[in-house]
Amino acid sequence: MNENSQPSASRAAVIALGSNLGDTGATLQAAVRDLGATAGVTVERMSRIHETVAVSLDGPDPSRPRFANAVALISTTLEPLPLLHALQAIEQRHHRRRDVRWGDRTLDLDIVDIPGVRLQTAELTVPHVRAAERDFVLAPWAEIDPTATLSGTPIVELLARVRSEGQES
Ligand code: A4P
Ligand code: MG
Repeated sequence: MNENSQPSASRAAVIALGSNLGDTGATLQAAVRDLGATAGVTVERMSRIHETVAVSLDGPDPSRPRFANAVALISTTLEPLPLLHALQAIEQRHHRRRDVRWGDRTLDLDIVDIPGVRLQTAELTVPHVRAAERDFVLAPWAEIDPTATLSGTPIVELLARVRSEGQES
């Protein structure tokens, strides 16, 4: 309930899941269950799990453990920052450590997009700054929502662009 005692409006959000340490597939399945069990969050759709080459700061790196990536579409009554904090609590539950930027991790949960919301703060940027360049986000997202757009551009177009540039697998 908000201050007017009205139920808070629910809005859609796109969440990316990634893991390249431990039992990656099981971790993503557990994370999506945790997401669905979060107060104010309903999981509407979950993509298949995609196995992808790790992308490091200087490009794809086949010597690193491969990632399991997926995308979930949720509806939520949480505001963007409390949603980020809920995702971080789930990461912690799955033993996420933050040592190296873009490093190997048991679980990474990112807010890819919240349609209709643009945010740029120290803690949270929406849409996610790199989502439009990432095959490992766009492919699972397009699988469950092929008509979605990101900042006005169809995600299938973004995916085709990324693939034609051949930067990421
Ligand atoms: N933050 C700001 N905006 C957001 C947002 N929209 N969603 C802040 C989530 N977090 C957001 O994130 C660093 C900080 O970003 C957070 O404290 C939060 O306040 P992090 O999860 O601690 O660190 P990170 O994930 O290493 O950094 P970053 O910059 O989010 O990395 P990316 O872009 O998520 O890339 N290769 C494959 N194949 N698959 C992957 O999933 N992931 C990464 C991480 C690199 N290579 C990959 C994959
Ligand atoms: Mg992250």
